[in-house]
Amino acid sequence: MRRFCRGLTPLLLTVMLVLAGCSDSPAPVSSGDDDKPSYPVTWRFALEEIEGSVQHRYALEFKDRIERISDGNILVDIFPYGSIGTSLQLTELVREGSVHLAFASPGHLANVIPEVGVFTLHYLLSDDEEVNRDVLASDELKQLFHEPYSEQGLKLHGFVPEGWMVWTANKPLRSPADFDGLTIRTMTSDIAEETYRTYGAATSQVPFSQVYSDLQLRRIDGQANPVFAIEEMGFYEVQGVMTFARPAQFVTSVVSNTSWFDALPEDQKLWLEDAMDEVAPLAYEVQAELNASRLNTITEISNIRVVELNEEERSRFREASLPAREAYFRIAGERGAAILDQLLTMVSTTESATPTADTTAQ
Ligand code: 6CS
Repeated sequence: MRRFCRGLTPLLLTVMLVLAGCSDSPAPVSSGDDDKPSYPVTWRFALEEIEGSVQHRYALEFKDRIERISDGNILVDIFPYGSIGTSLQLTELVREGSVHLAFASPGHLANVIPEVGVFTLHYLLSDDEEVNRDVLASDELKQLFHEPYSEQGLKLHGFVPEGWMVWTANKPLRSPADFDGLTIRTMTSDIAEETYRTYGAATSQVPFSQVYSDLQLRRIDGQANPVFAIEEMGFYEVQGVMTFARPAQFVTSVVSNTSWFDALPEDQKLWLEDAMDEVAPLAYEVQAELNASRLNTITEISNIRVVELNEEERSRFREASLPAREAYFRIAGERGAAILDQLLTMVSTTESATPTADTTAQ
C-alpha cells in the first residue's frame, strides 16, 4: 500500500493538546476597541479519508469557496486521514472543540448516535442514485437527524453520498450462502455488523487504516467500500474479486461542534452554509467521476475479477437483509424506527416524482 501511512491511533491526546495550543483561534478574537472579530480566523477540517479521496476533494472545494465568500477572512486547514486519528477519534476531537469541522460516517458514528445506523442497512435507499442524492441533500432529512446529533454536541451540516458499497473478497459473493464462513470487516459500530450477520458471515469491526493489513494477513476475508476507496487504499492488491450488489450507498455526514457553531457571528454562519450549499452538488459529481475512473484504473493494473449481480441475486440479498432492520429498531429505539419509516416514505415519494427512477429497491 503506497499512499497511506498506517499506525495512526496512539497519539490522540498529544494531538488534542497540539491542536488546542495552535495559535489560530476557534472563534474570532475581538480586536478590543469594538465587537468586530479580528480576521483572518482558521477553521480546522478533519477528514476520514486520505488526500485525493471524495472527502478531500469536498474539503478543497469548501476551502476554496469559504475563502472566496468570506473575502479571505476565513481560512481552512485540512487534516486528511492519518494526520490526527480514526473516524471515532475525529468525532471526539470535534465534540471537545479541538477540531471545528469533520466528516463523521454513520458506519462508525452509530455507536454514538444509534439513529444514523439506518444508513448501514441494505436495500433501503433507491436503486436510482439521483433519487438518493435528492433525498440525502434534503432539509427534511437533515431536520430528522438534528436532535440526535445535537444531543451529542454535534451540529449536522449535511449528508454526502460517496457511491455504492462494493464487496471485495477472494471469491464472488453471489448469494447470502457465499458469506457463510467468511469474516467480513465492518466499520466500527455494532449496527454495521448486523446485515452481514444475517447473511451468515462472521464480522470484525476494524478502523479504516487497518483494513489493508488485516486483509493481507488473512485476519479478515473481505470488506465493503466504494470503488474509489478500494483503489486509493490498495484493497484490490490483496483481494481477488469485487462483487457489485449495490446493497447501500456509502453515506457520510459533515459535522461541527454545536457550541462553536452557535457562537459564530451571523455572517460567518451564513458564509459556512453558503459554501456548503455550493459544494454539495459538486461532491455528487466528484464521487461519480472518481468511482468510474478508479474502476478503470483497478481493472487496468490488476487481475481482480469484477462480478455484477443480476436482479434475482440482488433480491435474495434484499430478503436476507431484512432481519437487520429488527436489530436496528432494538438499538435505535422509537426515534430510530420513526426515522426509518420517514426515510422510506421520502425515497418512494422522490421516486414517484422522478419519472426515470429505477424502483426495484426497498
Ligand atoms: O470504511 C471506512 O471505514 C471508511 N470508508 C470510506 C469510504 N470513508 C471513510 C470511512 O471511515
